[in-house]
Amino acid sequence: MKTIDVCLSPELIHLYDVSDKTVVVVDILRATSCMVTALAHGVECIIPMASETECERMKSKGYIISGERNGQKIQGFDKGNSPFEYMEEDIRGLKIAFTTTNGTQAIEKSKGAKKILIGSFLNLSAITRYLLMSDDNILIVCAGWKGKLNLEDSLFAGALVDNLRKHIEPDCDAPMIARELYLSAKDDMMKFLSASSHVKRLNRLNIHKDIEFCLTPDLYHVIPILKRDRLVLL
Ligand code: 3SL
Repeated sequence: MKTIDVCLSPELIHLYDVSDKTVVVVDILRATSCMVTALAHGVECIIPMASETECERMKSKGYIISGERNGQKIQGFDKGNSPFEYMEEDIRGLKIAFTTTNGTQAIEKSKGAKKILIGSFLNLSAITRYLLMSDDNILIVCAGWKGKLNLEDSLFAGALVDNLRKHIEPDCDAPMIARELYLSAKDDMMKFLSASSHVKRLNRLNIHKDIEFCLTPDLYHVIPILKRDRLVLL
């Protein structure tokens, strides 16, 4: 039986051998939810970048430059990190270079994996179906916040473990912890997350509607995959 494990923070990724695994990177609020939304709405590709400066340089190569630091759009960039910025017709066919505080850092740290997929509640069932068909062992990498764990990414990990539970074996205890968390939160995730650090941070920035949107299950049936250095639809 294939195995599943959950890396609760990118700072722990050195503990895992990713070379034979399909890695699902998740940053529910809001980077991976944004990436799923953008690709579902027709963006051609997204280059996830760890460095703000390198991302800025992509402007001269014809890319839209997008991203945030500490939740706020980077000054001089074209777009920020709200999924609502990636739904209009005019984003179709765009190539985007994207940098965020945690999400794109987690993708960078996952490089070396056999495959890297982008997960969110928005495409939870699509990711589940793909993983059920695949023979690879699975690692869910939670982006967290600046090296610390967070509730929302752990919840997603638990939801995915729960969906796959009859077909996979936990490699260690983190999948069981995440699943228990998800089971106690699933009936009202908004309420469960209301006291979480990032929800409070986003609320302080007057970012409210993104939170509910990012917790919507299965709005999109797409799977972003990293091919070379860019995210495209599978
Ligand atoms: O850290 C990240 O990658 C972002 O998703 C954080 S924020 O929601 O834009 O603040």
